[in-house]
Amino acid sequence: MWKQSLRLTSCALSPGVGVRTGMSVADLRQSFLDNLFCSLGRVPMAATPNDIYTALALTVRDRVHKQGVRTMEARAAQEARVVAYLSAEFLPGPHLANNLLNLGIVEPTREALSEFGLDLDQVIDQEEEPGLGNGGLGRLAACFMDSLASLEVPAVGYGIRYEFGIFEQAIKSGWQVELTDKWLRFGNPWEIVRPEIYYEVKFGGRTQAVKDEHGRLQVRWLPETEVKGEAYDTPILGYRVGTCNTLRLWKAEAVESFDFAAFNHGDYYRAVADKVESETIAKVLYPNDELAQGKHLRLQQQYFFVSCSLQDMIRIHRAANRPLEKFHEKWAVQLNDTHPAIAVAELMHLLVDDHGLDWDTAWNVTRQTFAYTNHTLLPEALEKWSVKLIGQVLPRHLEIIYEINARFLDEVRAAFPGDSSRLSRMSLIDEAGERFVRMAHLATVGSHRVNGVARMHSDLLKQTVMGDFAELWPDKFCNVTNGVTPRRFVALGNRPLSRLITESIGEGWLSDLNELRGLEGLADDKTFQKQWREVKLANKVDLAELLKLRTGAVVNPESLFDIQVKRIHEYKRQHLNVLYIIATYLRLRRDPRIDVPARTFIFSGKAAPGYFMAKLIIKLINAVAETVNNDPAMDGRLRVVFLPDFSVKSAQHIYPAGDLSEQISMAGKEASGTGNMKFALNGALTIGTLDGANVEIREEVGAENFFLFGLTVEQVRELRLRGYRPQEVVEGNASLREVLDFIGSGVLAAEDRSLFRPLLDRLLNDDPFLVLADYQAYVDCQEQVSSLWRDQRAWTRKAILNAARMGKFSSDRSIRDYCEHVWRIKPLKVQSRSTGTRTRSDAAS
Ligand code: F58
Repeated sequence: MWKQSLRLTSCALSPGVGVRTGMSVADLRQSFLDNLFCSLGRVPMAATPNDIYTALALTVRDRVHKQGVRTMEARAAQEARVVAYLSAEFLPGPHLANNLLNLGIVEPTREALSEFGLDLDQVIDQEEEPGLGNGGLGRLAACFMDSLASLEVPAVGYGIRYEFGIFEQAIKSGWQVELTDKWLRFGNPWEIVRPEIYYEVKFGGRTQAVKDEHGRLQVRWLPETEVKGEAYDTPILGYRVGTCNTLRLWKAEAVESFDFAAFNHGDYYRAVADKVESETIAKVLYPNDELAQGKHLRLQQQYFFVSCSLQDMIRIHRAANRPLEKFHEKWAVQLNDTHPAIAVAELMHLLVDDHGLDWDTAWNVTRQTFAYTNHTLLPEALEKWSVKLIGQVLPRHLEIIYEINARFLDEVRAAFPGDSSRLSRMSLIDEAGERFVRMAHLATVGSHRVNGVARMHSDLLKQTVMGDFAELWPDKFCNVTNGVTPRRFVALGNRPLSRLITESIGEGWLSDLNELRGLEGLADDKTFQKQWREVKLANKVDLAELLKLRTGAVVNPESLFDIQVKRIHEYKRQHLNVLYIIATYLRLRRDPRIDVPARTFIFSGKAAPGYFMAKLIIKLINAVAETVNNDPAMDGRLRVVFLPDFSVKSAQHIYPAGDLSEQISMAGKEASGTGNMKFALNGALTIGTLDGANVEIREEVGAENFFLFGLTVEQVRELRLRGYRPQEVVEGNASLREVLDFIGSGVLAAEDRSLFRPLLDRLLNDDPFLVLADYQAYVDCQEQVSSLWRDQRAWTRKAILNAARMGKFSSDRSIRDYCEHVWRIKPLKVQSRSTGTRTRSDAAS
């Protein structure tokens, strides 16, 4: 331990680390060389591109860490509540450019590197991103981490350090092929392993009731195995503020690397087997979106990271001499969907079994601690674990869940006497057939707040899957509409637009997105419109280059870029888009003289590896692309491109280039959507249904600036009640018939003419997402798009108004809503790198 006199604060250390954390061009250049030489053992002459990237990343990391230390010091002196954001997924995207932006040293760094003849953008491009998530939910967690730090809210993100993140997608003969994501192969300069911060996590075995010295009944869990969770920390710096939070991800390790008993008997393989098995837990991210699979390992993953995280919070809490009875006063734990919902039982286990609190006190603490965010209404995505499996993996937790349930059902009985069907609907245990634990019920009962992610979604949640709970506890339910960070999705992704906006209204908009309203007055300004179009064109040229590089496709940047990027799913209806493309293609073939503005249809997104229909949709898109792009009659008129391997990195090239944003899910299915926000913020117009956050986007940007089509939730309900027969729709629509016949004719797939039969059968016989029912409305709406596109000034005006009115959809606003309505937390200022506390206004300089 340090002697008292050596316990220096970061301020006292500052002079010594001056050069190492200085912000001048000279300091940055020197640090870069030092890191290259001292940390990587390289001289510039011998450095590989990865060495250069790593040396720069370490240089930036040094500066970020200085803020991390200051943040910890500021917090130690405070009683502030801390947010723990529990999420099985985080999709932060590359860190280097983001940290440079947040520190405000992009230009000095560019200059420092240029002195070595290095190009900053190329170095930034070297970074391999951590793909530790499937899609919207994981990316939302990353936007929230950015906003929490930028708003100076004390927070920790807790999750899993998967060795292999979301698979890399390649396209072979039009089909998706999955490759392992080896994101750690060249190291990860942003994380710091904390070997002294680890926790043991138990699995299996049985429980035993014993009496303690006061004669009270205690339950002991006698596990069968244990693994160790080790902390890996990544600093998350706020935008131009002092606060630097932590993303703490857990890696699974064996408790003992070697089973010495086996080793001594010469069984070397058995001796290491335990290590291999333990490490399996954090090996790979499950690549399903919107499908809960009852896999043993997945349950282990969930419990593993939840247990490590809660043990960590308890350790920190106790180290500050705080009583566990007041745990909830210090910690606000947010459950990002039900994946961490086992935390409710785990906190009860830790408080009651390990720390001796009585049940009622522990339950009060637990309920005040947790809040739960729901991200889906899709029945197949609502998690439930078989009672048998939980009993095997977590026998003590099953007992706790039963106890919670018994007490909860007493409460329901008291509120609704004699209503047995309500009891079975609300029970934590689904007893119809094989018994399952309903994780959304566990999360709801164990939380003081439950929120949906867009107004419409939160309303539907209360009316449908959580209806009984909303009746019992109306005040527990609220809405927090999602948001996205403008730092990554405008400042980093769209530098030309960022520059134009800042030149026009100053740079305050990056900290307060409502300031974009200042652009409204420029919507009709001819000069501004011209600059706006130049920016969009530059971004489209950039995307066109990427498409050429990755797919070989050559597209015309002057054409209308019509983009749909998101996970491939039937409810998101990429195939509705494809039907329109085919219809246009057939029209153009039949009559080449018709006036159809040139369009480039761009798709990107991954399909869950086991989701046959989604993979068939990818194949269909590529088959249509091949037919259209190889038809000389389509030159300069129609192009279709599927960009493989959608990621945060490629997204930064895609959103800025969008003219038209496709948000065409069946009403009632998309909880919120966040790509819709990223496109509109970058000046795309939306063609969309009244679903998720589209509803609020349309409200904000104005109905006249949004291409609306399709059945509403209410109309969907009515149609189903009347009885929906997709074949009747086809019988009444000759153009639709022609499109489906074209797919059925087999011309798109010479190798197997019946290839798309399953897709057609699904549409004609079942059509669960009403693709055919919405077809004509979609086609008509697309015609309105084409006619507006012909009037570039009118289009540009609407595009400017879209961006100008997107202030609501900053994730900063979402986080403020959580602070006020869910966590009851206030931000905490941290001294920034310059002496004295910087305010937000001077921070922007
Ligand atoms: C998404 N869910 C919603 N889940 O679909 C989208 O509407 C919403 O905008 C977004 O969350 C953020 O709230 C989503 O991305 C997953 O990827 C889960 C991953 C784990 C398995 C189950 C799906």
